[in-house]
Amino acid sequence: MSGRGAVFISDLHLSDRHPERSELFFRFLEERAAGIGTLWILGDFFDFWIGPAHVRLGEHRETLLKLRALGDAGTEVKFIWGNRDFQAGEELSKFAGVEVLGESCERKFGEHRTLLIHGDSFCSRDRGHQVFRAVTRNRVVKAIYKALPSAVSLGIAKRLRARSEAGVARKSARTMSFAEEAIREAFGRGVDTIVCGHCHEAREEEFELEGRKGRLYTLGAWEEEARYLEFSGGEFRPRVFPEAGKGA
Ligand SMILES: [Mn+2]
Repeated sequence: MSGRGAVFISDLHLSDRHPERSELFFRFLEERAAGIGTLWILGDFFDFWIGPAHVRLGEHRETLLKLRALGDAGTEVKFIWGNRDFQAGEELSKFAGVEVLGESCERKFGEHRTLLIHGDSFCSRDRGHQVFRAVTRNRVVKAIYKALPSAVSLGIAKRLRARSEAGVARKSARTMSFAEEAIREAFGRGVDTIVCGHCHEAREEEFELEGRKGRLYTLGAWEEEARYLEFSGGEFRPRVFPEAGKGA
């Protein structure tokens, strides 16, 4: 990996409904991400992404161009699927120079063997969401969905989003939270660090594993400010953008 450090973000939920969030992200790219070795996007970057046709809709054109410019300037951009944008694929590499890595990946950051994942799969108590995940990520369903005209798939995506938002409002804090056994199982893959999003809350938690320790970093959602994670000088550090005292 690059010696110039890495930055991890997730859950921006960019859409034309929230132009101020896109503006915050563009400012972040200029002031914070430029010069970084790798920008890691850990899912739900887009409020929803319908597949290759979304490039033609223009909704995220400026975002894609800015990501491409970041890549051209020497920062690698890597993308892990969230539960809102798991239809992202080759088109992101083609139009924005972004490498899409799918569900999760493992990388070494300094001494730390690290799992990078969106995190919705940790909500294993949430049966409804797990069934939804299994169905929508089925390859046959994905192929049919991609073949639909973009107006139809956009309509389906908006309905799914409305359903998901209604569902989140109904669900108790307990079902929305991660299941400890699912996180321990992930540490069982041999990693000592997990970085994920989905819960919309920036936290740092230590786990006692058999004879070793594991550390979980969760990323915040982007609202008035961004809570993200940085890796530099051998350490992970939670950060806020804009920094206190350097506000709007
Ligand atoms: Mn999510």
